[in-house]
This record gives sequence, C-alpha cells and structure tokens, in this order.
Amino acid sequence: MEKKTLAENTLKQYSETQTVLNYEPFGDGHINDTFLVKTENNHFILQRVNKNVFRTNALVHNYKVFLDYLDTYQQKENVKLTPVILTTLSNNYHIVDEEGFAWRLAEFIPGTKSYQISSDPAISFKAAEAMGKFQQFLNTLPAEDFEFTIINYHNPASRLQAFKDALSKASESLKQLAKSEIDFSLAHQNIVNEYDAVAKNLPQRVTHNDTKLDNMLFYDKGVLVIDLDTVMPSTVLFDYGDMVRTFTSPAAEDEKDENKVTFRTKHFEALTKGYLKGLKESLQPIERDNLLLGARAIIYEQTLRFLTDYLLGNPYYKVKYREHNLIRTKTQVKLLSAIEQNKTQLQHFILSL
Ligand code: ADP
Ligand code: GN1
Ligand code: MG
Repeated sequence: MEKKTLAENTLKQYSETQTVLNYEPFGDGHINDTFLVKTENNHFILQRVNKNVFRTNALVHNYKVFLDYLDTYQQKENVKLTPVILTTLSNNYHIVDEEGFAWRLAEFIPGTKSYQISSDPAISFKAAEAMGKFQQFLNTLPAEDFEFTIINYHNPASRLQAFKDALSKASESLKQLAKSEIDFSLAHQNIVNEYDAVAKNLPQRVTHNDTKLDNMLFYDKGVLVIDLDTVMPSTVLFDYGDMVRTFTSPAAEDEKDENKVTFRTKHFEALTKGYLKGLKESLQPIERDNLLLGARAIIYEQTLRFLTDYLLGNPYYKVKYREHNLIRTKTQVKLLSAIEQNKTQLQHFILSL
C-alpha cells in the first residue's frame, strides 16, 4: 500500500486528527519518516518508525513501559521532559500497519527549534542539562523491564567487526577513495580495547542512546528531549559522549570543508557542567572517571558506522549523495583526532567538577 494511504489510515485512528488539512515531510532525522500534520486547529508530528532499523515489537513495548511511568514522574517533579505522545482511540501509543511499520503521533509545540550546530556555549549547557534531567527520570526505571530495540547498538567491538567485514567486501575503488579514513580506523582500534576493559564494570542503566543535538527541542520554557526510539539499557558514557560529538564542532556532521571542523573546548566545558549539574551525585565514580572514554568510544564508533555504510553502498543512513557517508566519516575523524591530542586536559577538567 502507498505510504500516503498508510499515513491517512493512521491519522483516522486518533480523535485529534479527524480534520487533517495536509501533511508534509519534516525535520532532518537520518532514520525515521517524520511529517508535520496540520488540522483545522492544531499541528502534530506523525512518525513512521524505520522497521529495517528498529525491532518494532521491542520498541512498542519500551515506549509503553517508559510512557506509563513518565506521566506520574512529570507530575511529581513538576517538569516537562518530552512532547506528549498521543494515544489512539483504542489507547495505544503506536499503530502497526499491515506492512509492519509502527506509526505514532506526537504533540507539536509551536516555536520549538532544533539545531544541527550549537552556536553558543549556553545552548550546549542547557541541552546537556536537559539530558541530565532526562537521565534522572530514566534512573527511576527498572532496566530489566526494557528490551533492546537494536541489538549491539552501542557496541564499539561489534561495530569494529562490522567495519572489517565491510572492508573485506568493498570494491577497490571505494576503498581507494576512503583510504585515509580506513587507515585511521584501523590505527585507533585501541579505543575499543580501552572501552571493553571498563565496560564489564559499568552499571547498566536505561539511557537515551541518541543524544545528538538535533534530538533536543528548544522553546521558551526550556529544552525537550525527543527521538526516544533507542531508550533501552546501556551506559551513560555514550549519552555524554554523543553530546561531546555533536555539540563541540562549529560545523555540521556533513561539513565538506574539513578546516571548519574543530573541537571547541568552551562547548565541551559547558556541556560537561550542564550534564553533571543535576546528575553528578547519582553517577558512580567509574562512570564519572570514564566519561571522556565514552566520548572517544562513541566518536570512534560513529566513524566506523559511517565508513561501514559508505563501503556497503549506504544501506543504513539516509544520504543525499553517494559520498555523503564518507564526508560524515571525515568530520568524525577530525573531531576524534582533536580529542585524542587533548585527552589529558579534558579528563582533568571533567574530574575537577
Ligand atoms: P529520526 O530518528 O529520524 O532522527 P526524530 O524523532 O529525531 O527522528 O525526528 C526527526 C526530526 O523531527 C527532529 O530532529 C525534529 O527536528 C523533528 N521533530 C520530531 N519530533 C518532534 C516534535 N514532537 N515536535 C517538533 N519537532 C519534532
Ligand atoms: C542516527 O535517528 P537520528 O538521525 O537522530 C542514528 C544515531 C547516529 C546518528 C548520526 C537509530 O540518529 O545512532 O548517531 O544518526 N540513529 C540510529 O547522526 O541509528
Ligand atoms: Mg533524530
């Protein structure tokens, strides 16, 4: 069935969307299909979850677990952490269509903005502070009630293996074009060993797992966290790390001019302060001591993921042109190299807070 018909069938299952005027693609996510829906009186966000990426049943299960807790938590703490996910006429958060795709409808808050790049350390601070508050909520959830919406999602060792497998299959011409990124990846495998050495002792918590800057919505009342498809058991190291990855460069993840990609210490400091502001006391020493390792591990993992996707002909990330994933790889390499050069000072800063 056509995606348009499936979307319209979905909207019929909510009382709020009986008068849809039109809907159009929205946002800049790499994974799901997102639409802005206009009705006579309101706007909504309609999303079709990518079933090739997520295990749909696990995802539908997890949303139910955390959304059922969220209402009570938000009322008790008097906070709003994320846009409301609406329930259907039969009281579900998702509708699974006949092709097996899950759809959901969320509140659209007018005047919200999401950013690809942080333009001010104050933005980095606020976004990370919001993520810290979100983690305080996640800390109240029992990890054993959650399923894995993606198996081996943040797992540097398995991402390294997937990269090596892709390398063995890739054409000579692609390997030639990505030669320096391949060499870089092979030369930095020690990061996986460093991560694996601490991983077994890290507490498993429910975490967000996709904390890039454009998964946060800024508005006059604060910052909301979105893109909850990867909420599942993992470690806070990656949530902290993905903020370092996406807040510290003044250039987009797919900036073609490598010279524009730099590591901004001020943003690193601001986001670290923001994240630890409310969260510091609930983190264990092993977590605080290894936050920087989390950043290095996730930037390395992201380098491998983009490069693997490039070598395999872009099956995973949405791309606008053939070299898009290679360009994304190059920005990760530049950022990780800068962090590797400043490891000692950065670690010192984290431990000084
Ligand atoms: P993806 O997994 O594809 O990244 P997201 O859930 O992050 O999907 O949504 C993609 C983009 O859509 C976001 O970066 C944001 O700009 C926008 N978006 C998603 N949900 C909302 C919402 N409730 N209100 C406003 N914008 C939203
Ligand atoms: C994807 O869904 P989105 O666009 O927020 C990806 C993340 C990557 C990110 C890189 C489920 O995030 O893991 O870090 O792209 N999400 C998934 O930009 O793979
Ligand atoms: Mg997103």
